[in-house]
Amino acid sequence: MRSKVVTIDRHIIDQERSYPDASGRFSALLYDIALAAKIISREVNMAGLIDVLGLTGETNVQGERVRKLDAFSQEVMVKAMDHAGHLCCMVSEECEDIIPIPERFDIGNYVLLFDPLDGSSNIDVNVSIGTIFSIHHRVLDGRSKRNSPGTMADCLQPGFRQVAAGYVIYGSSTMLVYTTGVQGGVHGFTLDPSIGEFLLSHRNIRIPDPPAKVYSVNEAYYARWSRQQQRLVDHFKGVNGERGGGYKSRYIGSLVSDFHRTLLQGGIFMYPPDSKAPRGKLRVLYEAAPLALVCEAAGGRASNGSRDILDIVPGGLHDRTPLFVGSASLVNLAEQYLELPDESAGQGSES
Ligand code: AHM
Ligand code: MG
Repeated sequence: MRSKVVTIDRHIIDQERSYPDASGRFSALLYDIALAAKIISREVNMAGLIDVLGLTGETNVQGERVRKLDAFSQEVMVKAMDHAGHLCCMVSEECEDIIPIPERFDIGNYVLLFDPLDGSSNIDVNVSIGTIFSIHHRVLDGRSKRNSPGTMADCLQPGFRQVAAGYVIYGSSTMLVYTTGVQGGVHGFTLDPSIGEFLLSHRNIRIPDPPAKVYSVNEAYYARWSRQQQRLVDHFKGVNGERGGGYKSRYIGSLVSDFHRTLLQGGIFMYPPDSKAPRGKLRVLYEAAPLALVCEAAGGRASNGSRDILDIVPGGLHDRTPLFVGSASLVNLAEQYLELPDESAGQGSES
């Protein structure tokens, strides 16, 4: 038996002690996210038991059908986060515009960006899904003043400016994984439903490298990929004249689940551009950037194929980006293939 049980609250307080000027606001913000995660987790686990499955009949900003659990999770996140005075605004996959803080509540200095329930097409079939979150300080320049509502400039910041990021996976157990960046490391907490607490179960996660030989991509889109992308996957498989091979393929189709496996076991997850989706599918602000920060803080890498995800300055709240994330050596390999000139991409490789 372990000598010390560490709750997420205690862990956050311990971490905050290393910052003497910390106001406690940031810790309180993380508690509120953990509370929202518990409520969403409870509902996800009840999904087969109560009438929460099926469609609301509405369409969200991405033009996708909204499921009831998406709507529920969106409401839980907003209601858990809007009143405590930590935030100046929020951004969600489910809302086209910035979510303002209601006038009756105090305005804070953080921005929260989130995907309340990613992978929702998997809900009905009991596949693990997740919540992804990203936290920025607001931009305190001439345009944004303390106590004034959050602006686009506060939201459209590059990922390297995140002060924290993480995700919750609702799987065989519910886990919350978060980081405050490379210095703080990446820590995972498993929800003990009997006491309603997230307990530290994975301290200082490091992504394996040399990695597990695992690649994760929706290979059904092979015919729509660039020749470079096709050759990269041919390399993993050791076919069509590419050296390499010996890799396993794992693709759940639920980003948090595919990422969580990649983080713990190593490998590479890819959502590349294709002829139908030239900028990929995943969103910069609340999908790619937070997972990139987690991965980099765990010793991995995240790229859009040619540059670090964390360097991307989004032009809009719902901008999309290709994503290559996982063990650094495999993301480097992916970039090498993707940077091949078109003419050589058509020929056999000696890579
Ligand atoms: P969502 O945000 O609408 O739930 O979609 C994102 C999901 C990710 O969880 C997953 O990685 C991806 O879509 C799967 O897409 P595809 O079905 O094209 O492979
Ligand atoms: Mg999503």
